[in-house]
Amino acid sequence: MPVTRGFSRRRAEPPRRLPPGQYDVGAGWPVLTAEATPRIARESWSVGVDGLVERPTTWTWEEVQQLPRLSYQGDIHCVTTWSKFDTLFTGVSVDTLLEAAGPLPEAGFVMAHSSTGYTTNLPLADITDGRAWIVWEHDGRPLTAEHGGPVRLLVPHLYFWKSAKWISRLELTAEDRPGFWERNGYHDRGDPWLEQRYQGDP
Ligand SMILES: Nc1nc2c(c(=O)[nH]1)N[C@H]1C(S)=C(S)[C@@H](COP(=O)(O)O)O[C@H]1N2
Ligand SMILES: [Mo]
Repeated sequence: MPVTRGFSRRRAEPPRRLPPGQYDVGAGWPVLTAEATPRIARESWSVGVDGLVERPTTWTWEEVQQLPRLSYQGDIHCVTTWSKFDTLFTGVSVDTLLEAAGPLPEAGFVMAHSSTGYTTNLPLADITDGRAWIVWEHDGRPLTAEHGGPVRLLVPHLYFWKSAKWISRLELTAEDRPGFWERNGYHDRGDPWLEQRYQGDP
């Protein structure tokens, strides 16, 4: 049987690992913080899910420890152009929190609040289906205060400014309101593969 020459040998393109305009930062992990680093004891930390939900719910540190634990292993991408490969974070899926709170049908967006007042907005669809976590461990060790400990948001498929450190609240809203960096010119969604860095980018 004749074989179309070349067809079977064609190689798939190697998967691209670095989004456009990014570089591999290597073993380091830069700290990027707009505000003073708060020192929050695990015992005094809590996270709430409220806004357009059926059951506004708050979890203390002890209570999130009782939830099913999950890890994320993979890459993170900062809009300042560094990417870090193969990070390992452990916490709970945002899906678990949303299931308990019950998003109302009108809820289309979320404002993530840090206890410091930092905010960042996300489409609800970007923090569901196993793509967002609240995390308290990095590489098996407690997340340090500089990196958002005791607990931060992790949304690794979007630029890292969406991953609010010192997470305190997920507020579900009907409309997309800009958060801290978004009011200062950064993109409302921030997909690194689409290079959505600034307002006006695709
Ligand atoms: N509360 C808070 N969260 C934040 C920030 C911040 O300044 N404050 N910076 C964001 C930005 S721009 C990035 S790149 C990452 C940096 O996280 P890291 O310092 O752990 O690398 O956190 C994001 N979350
Ligand atoms: Mo960033």
